[in-house]
Amino acid sequence: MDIIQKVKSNQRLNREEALRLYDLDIFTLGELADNIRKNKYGKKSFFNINRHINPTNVCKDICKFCAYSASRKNPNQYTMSHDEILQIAKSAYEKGAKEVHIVSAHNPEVGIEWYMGAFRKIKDEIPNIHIKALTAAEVNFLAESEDLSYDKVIDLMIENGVDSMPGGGAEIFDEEVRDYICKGKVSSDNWLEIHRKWHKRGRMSNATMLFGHIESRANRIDHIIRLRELQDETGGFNAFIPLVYQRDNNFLKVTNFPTAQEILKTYAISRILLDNIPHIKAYWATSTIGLALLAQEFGADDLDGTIEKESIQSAAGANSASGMKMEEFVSLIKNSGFIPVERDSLYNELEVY
Ligand code: V47
Repeated sequence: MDIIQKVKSNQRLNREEALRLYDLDIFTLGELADNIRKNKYGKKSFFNINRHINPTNVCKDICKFCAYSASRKNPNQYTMSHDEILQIAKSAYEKGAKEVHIVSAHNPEVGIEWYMGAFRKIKDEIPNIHIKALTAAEVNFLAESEDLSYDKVIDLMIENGVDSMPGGGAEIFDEEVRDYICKGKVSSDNWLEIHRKWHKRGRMSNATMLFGHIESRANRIDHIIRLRELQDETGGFNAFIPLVYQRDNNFLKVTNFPTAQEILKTYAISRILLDNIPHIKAYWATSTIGLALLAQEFGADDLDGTIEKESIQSAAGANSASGMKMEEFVSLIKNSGFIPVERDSLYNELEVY
């Protein structure tokens, strides 16, 4: 049976077949993904009102793609106090945020208490806010630097009020590419192991893939299939987020940037292959809002959120430093022909606009 028929009859594709999806023309591929999306959610497009907080940029690791970390003698190093972090969370909550998405660098100058204390403080003061925090790369960093097991770090996360884990730090699982772009960071197997352990505690998380740099299409397929395999085992991923590589202010020399067509194909292929992950998120901060809106017709059903402030991708050139106003977000989704649905962090529907 050919791959189109297989997708239409909901049969899984293996790696070799999955790679051949890229050879389909964009419209055929888009239609296949759009049908899957429509069957799941009709014209609904999800978003949340959230606030990204990046409490420190001091990092012991040097990832070539990263423009955020201060590990290369950046004169603008910063580490926020717990009070500063709390004030940001409070002000976001007062403005309607339901979630704080907290991702830091791997700061060797502060201990695990600094990381966990910030979560505890937010949870004590704002018990209703959802804390999505600590990528698997941070969990690995804390485990290594404090000589703790992953289970122990996860115990502390739960004790201190972390509700779910973001999908960062996955980058590209292929070991050779990973070694080149982010040597020393959590290994692919350990990234997956940390999420496995988190899911086994009954908790949810997301998964990302950083693409559009030096990786091949086969590397992307391999990444997506490794996630599909873990999801078969645990069912703990809510969303898959293909992050488009931003090129400014970093040390990864890339000359061949993906076209819009390649980006849309990658969203569509993600939707087709990940039959077990409910949501495909077009994170507008890296795809641009224009392409994120188009991605709604190529399998994506979630556009992340209003963000409010964002420091990681914007340091590398993305237009996301100040987030987006809720009214603007809603009207863009509506004008693109979709139904904006505000969701909470676990995808319960809060309001249909
Ligand atoms: O893991 C770093 C990426 C990630 C660049 O879980 C870059 O809902 C593009 O994971 N170009 C952190 N990306 C952000 C992240 C995330 C974002 C939105 C939603 C969720 C979620 C998670 O940022 C890192 C890394 O892959 N990143 N540098 C860059 N130059």
